[in-house]
Amino acid sequence: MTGSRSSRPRLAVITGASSGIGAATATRLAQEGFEVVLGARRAERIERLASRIGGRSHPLDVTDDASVEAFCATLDRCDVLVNNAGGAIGLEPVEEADLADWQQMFDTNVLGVARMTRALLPALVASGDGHVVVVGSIAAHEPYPGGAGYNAAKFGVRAVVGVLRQELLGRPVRVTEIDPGMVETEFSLVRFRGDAERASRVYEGMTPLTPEDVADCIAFAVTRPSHVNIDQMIVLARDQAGARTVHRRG
Ligand code: 8X3
Repeated sequence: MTGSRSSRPRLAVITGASSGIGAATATRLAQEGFEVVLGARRAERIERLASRIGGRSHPLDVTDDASVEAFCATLDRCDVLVNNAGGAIGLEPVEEADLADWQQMFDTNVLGVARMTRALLPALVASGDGHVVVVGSIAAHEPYPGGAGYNAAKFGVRAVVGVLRQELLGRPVRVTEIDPGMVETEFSLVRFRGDAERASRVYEGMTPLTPEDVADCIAFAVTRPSHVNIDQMIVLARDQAGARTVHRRG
């Protein structure tokens, strides 16, 4: 039970916990002995998952100040914050970009991280051994055609993480960025606005990561001894050697 270092288990908040990497991370951290609190907009889903894994849940929209405030008001402490909520919308070139999509991507990916981290930092510092984890992306390292809005958001997230790491130096809070490549989740379904066939083609002929693979990396980072900070981890499928360098069979 690595989540438990003193008498009570360490408390981990996971955003975007209704599916994919967030759900897998909540499940894994509960197995590791953390007390988990799940946040997401889809209240029923997180309620069901929380009761299955022995955690609790509260509706959370990271783009909404009042929602973040209400979510955080349910916590009397916090040791680990996993900023997972985010995602991409669209794959259009810049010349056809819908800036409303860009605005939404910035609001969830960048401002969502800022809202949650700002709200929970006092509790993370007070815990004496806090940890902020941010789920970024290979898109934070490599721009690709059609990715500009998402690339810009994830590059932005990476900048925020780098700043946080320096600002928190000397205080008992670790900062980790986990940057996955292709993971089979609802990511592509959301990116392609519900077009399931187009979404499934993204992973055709290759073996993507699973949400559990990424949860494994997050679990590794948050279960190191307190003096060890995993700054950044890029994790790709064996079939992927870069944002758009993918080996496909057949
Ligand atoms: C990972 C997905 O393909 O946009 O976030 O880099 S991708």
